[in-house]
Amino acid sequence: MFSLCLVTDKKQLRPGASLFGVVEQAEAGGVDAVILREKDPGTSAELLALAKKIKKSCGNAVFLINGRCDIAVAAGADGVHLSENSISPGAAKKILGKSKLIGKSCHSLASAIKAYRAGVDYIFLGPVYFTKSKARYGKPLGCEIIRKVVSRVSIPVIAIGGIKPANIKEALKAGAVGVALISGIFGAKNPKKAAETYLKRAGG
Ligand code: TZP
Repeated sequence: MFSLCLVTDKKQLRPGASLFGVVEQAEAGGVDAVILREKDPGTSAELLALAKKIKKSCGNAVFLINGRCDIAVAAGADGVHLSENSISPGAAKKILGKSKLIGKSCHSLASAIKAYRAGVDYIFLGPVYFTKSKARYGKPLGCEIIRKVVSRVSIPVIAIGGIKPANIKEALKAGAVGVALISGIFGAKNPKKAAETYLKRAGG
């Protein structure tokens, strides 16, 4: 699986920064998974071209595509990350094959259990903390939800939403095997250093 996942959002790029540069630097700093998740990805052809380029920037990190099984297959990604409105995990497995990863974003205990029973390989759970990146999901769920979900499923749970170096340890202690983040790395002047800091705080 993976422990430090970068979710892309080019709208959060700092002035002068590039998506490819941030992904490359983050991977150099220890990010071990990247999810291509862009709200305005352009045409399918443009998204595929972007996915192929990001795959190169990813180095050894696991590379996943948000929502689009067709793009994941065509780009040679390692899997697909599904949201609440995506096709079912079973349908995604049919398209991608058994060897590929299927993950899902869940925002409650009930949806996490449902995703687990539907056969996903991992769950993103959040927002755990307050995040400007996804205010539409309402109040932060807090770490208690991680404990609850972990006690009910036997697949990796990744904490997401407002994960900062100061709270990563707490999320992991609650039972998450890893964390996923956007602003903690996209908002950093030095994405490589930011990734290193997260890993240091996770272990320390
Ligand atoms: N899903 C739940 S919260 C979130 C997603 C994609 C956004 C996380 O962004 P940040 O900036 O790391 O809080």
